[in-house]
Formats: sequence, structure tokens, C-alpha cells
Amino acid sequence: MEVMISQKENEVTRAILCAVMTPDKNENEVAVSLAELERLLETAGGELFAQVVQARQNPDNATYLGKGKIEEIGHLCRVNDLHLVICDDELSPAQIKNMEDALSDAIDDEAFEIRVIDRSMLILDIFALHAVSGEGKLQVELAQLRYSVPRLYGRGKSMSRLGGGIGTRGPGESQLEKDRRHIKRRILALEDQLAELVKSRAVRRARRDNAGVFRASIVGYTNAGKSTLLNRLTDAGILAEDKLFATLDTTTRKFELPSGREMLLTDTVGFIRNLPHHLIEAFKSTLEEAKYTDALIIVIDASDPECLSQLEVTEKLLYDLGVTDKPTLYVLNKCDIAMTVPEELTSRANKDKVIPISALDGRGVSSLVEALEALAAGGRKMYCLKVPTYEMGVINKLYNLSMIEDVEYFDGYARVIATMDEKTAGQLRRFIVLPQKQEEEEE
Ligand SMILES: Nc1nc2c(ncn2[C@@H]2O[C@H](COP(=O)(O)OP(=O)(O)OP(=O)(O)O)[C@@H](O)[C@H]2O)c(=O)[nH]1
Ligand SMILES: [Mg+2]
Repeated sequence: MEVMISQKENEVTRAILCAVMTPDKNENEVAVSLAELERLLETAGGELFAQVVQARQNPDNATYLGKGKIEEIGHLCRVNDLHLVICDDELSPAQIKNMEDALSDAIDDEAFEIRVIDRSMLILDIFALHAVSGEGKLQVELAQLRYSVPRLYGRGKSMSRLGGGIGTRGPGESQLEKDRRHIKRRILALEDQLAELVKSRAVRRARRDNAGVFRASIVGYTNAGKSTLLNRLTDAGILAEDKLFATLDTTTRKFELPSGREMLLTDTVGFIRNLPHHLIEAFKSTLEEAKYTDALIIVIDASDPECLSQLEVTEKLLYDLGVTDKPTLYVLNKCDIAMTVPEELTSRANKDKVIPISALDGRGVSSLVEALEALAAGGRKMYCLKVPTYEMGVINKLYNLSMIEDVEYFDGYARVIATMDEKTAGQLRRFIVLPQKQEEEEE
């Protein structure tokens, strides 16, 4: 019995991918999006059998594709024993149900089931497979449940009959068959648990903020090499692999710059075009991590012909998440295998902020480190502080976070002249007397 189960689990699910080509899209855009859908399918453990593209004015309101096309797909499934059809757009619950019904009518065989899922369900499925941390799992479950609520009617039965597989995995699976009220209660409970986690994350962040350490987040399109880069810089030991969404949790590591100054680097969840709305909502606290850093390192897979559009998707998502106006380094990764780097990329930002590297073999990484050092040192100025002698904590802080140029003790206070960054200066504002030069002139 066990052997049979594991055989079934190891079986690769073959699927038909379909897309609608509307007049606002060109053939290349559709092909790129379908190629990405195929990679998502592979990451979920499936395999492409065929792609079907239908040129239409609009996707059909009721059935996504036209009747004739659905009949064709139905026959293709029947003849080749395929049970999964994946649509490249986000479908309404009704479209999915109607399409499944139409496929069923086309093959006229009650016992032969064909399941229809959309891009969002496939991405959710991968997130469910890859979530490791407690928080990641809670976020996936929340996204799955929110996604499933409007899709519940009439689907519980067919889902249980199909018994799992791509598009049904994860902690939310067993809940799909229970009633909406139960699911809504579960959603509320998950929201509460996540809110608690968000709070403790905020406390940790505040602690780091108080330490005044410079922080940068590594962001970018999925599979660009973000985790490989953090591993190269810090031996973080994060799983990096040729799969989409290998990373679903943020990881922060200390990194010592050549000057001896310490900074913090954070690896983040990758982006993708058409990231399902529910996932963005559920993963908001993780995705927003970049909001709370001093600088961004945008990693770009320069070997991917689509790297420019991937950068656009990344920048748009960062904007939507409210991550704006951060000093940014553009890292052109995989330059060991990149043929040419698009002109638009190098001209996009200030040239010295575009750094070609290979996170895999290490070339160019020292330039990135230099750029980080410059960013971390940015905005450092000399200040004069008057610190009461009973505030020894402040003196200690100054020793840790600034370059002390001079200390003189007077009756009840110390006069310290130190070079520090704006952030530290902001924290010690009440002790700052005057910028050093002016005070000297005054004396
Ligand atoms: N040739 C080459 N491959 C690289 C380089 N950097 C990363 N890779 C490969 O690209 C794949 C993805 O790398 P990851 O570090 O997992 O990418 P990521 O951006 O963290 O991806 P997600 O976490 O899935 O969003 C892996 O197979 C890496 O070995 C590079 O500089 N050159
Ligand atoms: Mg990663």
C-alpha cells in the first residue's frame, strides 16, 4: 500500500497551459508569460504537455476560452490521460467551474476528471510547498483560505474526489471542505497570530534601529540570485536553487565591511509578475521588510533576456509596497553567463550604482562591497556633544557607533567630539551642542 502511495506522489503531473492573447498583448509577451508559467509548473513538480493560446478580443466571461477551444483541450486530455489545465490569468470562481463543466461535457465521461487552476493557485501551491518557518506557513494558509472562500460553493466535492495534487497542497487543504463560517473563524485566528508575529518583528526591528547599524535589503525577481549573494557575502547557508520562490522567509545576517564597520544584510522573498493579490496581502509583513532598511540591493539576473521587464516588475512592486526613496545599488548578477547586458539597464541609474557581479564565482563582488561601504559611511559628519557624566550609557554608545575624535571631562559633563552618521546623530540629538566648528568659533 505504502509503495503505491509513494509511486503516486512521485508521478509527474503533466498539464496543459493555456492563455488568451488579447489585442493589447503581442505574441512575445504571451510566450514569455507562458514560459514563466511552465517554470512555475516545474517548480510545483509538474511537467508541460502542451500550450494552447487563443487569440480573442477578451477572455470569455463565462469560460475563459471559447467553446471550441475547450472541446479541443478536452479531447487532448482524454487521449493523453491528462487531468490538469492551468490558465495564465487569474480566473473568477465561476470561470473555473464553468470551464471544468465544459471540459467534462466535451469528453462525456463522468469518471474522467479534469481540474482547472489559474496562475495564482499555482503560485499559492509553490508557496505552500516551500514555506518553512511558522510565519511562512501561517501566511500561506491565510492566503489559501482567503482565496478559497469565494470559490467554495460546489467545489468541495470535486476537490475531495481528486484528492490533492498541484493546486491543492498546503495547510489550507483540509479546510477547503469545511464550511465557510469555519474558514472565516480560522482566517480571524490566523490574522491574530500573524499580528502578534508582526508586533514581535517590530520590537526586534526597533532594537536593531537603536543599535544604529546600517542595514541593506537584497531584493529582486525570483531566481535572480539573492540568496546566493547573501551566502557569498556571509556564509548564511540559505537554500539557493534553480527554482522559483526557493526563499519565502527573510534572513538577516551580520556582514563586516573592510573598514571593520558592521552592517546587516537581509535576504527577501522574490517577486514575480502578477503576484496574486492574496499572497501580497498575506505576505505583506515579509515583503515589506525592505521598507525598514537604509538601502536596497536590487539583484537582476542579467543572463535572462527578460531582465529589463523583471526589473520593472520589481520596481513596481517595491513602489506598491511603499518602499521608495532608498539609496539603491543595481547588481547585474550572473555576469559569468550573461551574454550582453541591455543598454537601458546600465543607463537606468547613475552608472557607478550598476555593478556587474557573479554571486556564483565571486567576480565583481568586491566592487559591490566597496559600494556598500560608501553607502554605509554616507552622511557622516563631525559633532560636538555635551554629555552629563551620569549618562555613561551615551558615552558607551558613542564609543560603539561613532569615531571619537576627542573627549574632555568638565565638572558634571564630558565634551565629546565625534564623527557619526545622521541616524546616530538623530538618536543623540539632545546631547549635540553645535556642529563642532561653530562652537570653536564661539569659544
Ligand atoms: N551562473 C550563475 N548562476 C547563479 C548566480 N547566482 C545565482 N545563480 C543560480 O541561480 C539560481 C537561483 O539562485 P538563488 O540564489 O536561489 O536565487 P533567489 O533570487 O534567492 O531566488 P528565490 O529565493 O527563488 O526568489 C541558483 O541555481 C543559483 O545557483 C551567478 O552569479 N551565476
Ligand atoms: Mg532565495
